[in-house]
Amino acid sequence: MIDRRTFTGMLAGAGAMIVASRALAQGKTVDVLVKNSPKAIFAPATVNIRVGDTVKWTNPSFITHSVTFDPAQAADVGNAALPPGVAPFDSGAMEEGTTFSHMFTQNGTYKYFCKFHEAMGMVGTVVVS
Ligand SMILES: [Cu+2]
Repeated sequence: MIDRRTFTGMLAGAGAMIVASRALAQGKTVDVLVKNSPKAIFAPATVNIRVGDTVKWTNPSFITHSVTFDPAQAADVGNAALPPGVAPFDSGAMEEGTTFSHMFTQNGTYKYFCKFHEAMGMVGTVVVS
């Protein structure tokens, strides 16, 4: 038989495990849209998220875009930045109707751009705290 005190202790333990597993689970997903009018932009241009959150970019337009977190591919290095130790990543060419998702597992400020429209100012920022 399990007495009342033992049972209460088991409940508390189970609760602690649930809290811990929630902390480790994936966070929320934030949507960023690619827009073409009046000019090519990421909307919103800046998103603020938590470690473990995912950003999902959607390109609903007929114009090919990219989501490029890679200073080596930037025409202007000021348009790209990664926190120390974070490897570059890139959606590649995003055709009409495609999406690209990335989970951010390290805090810091990430700056990215579209390879096709960087010169037009198509840039964005993800701040992970
Ligand atoms: Cu673009």
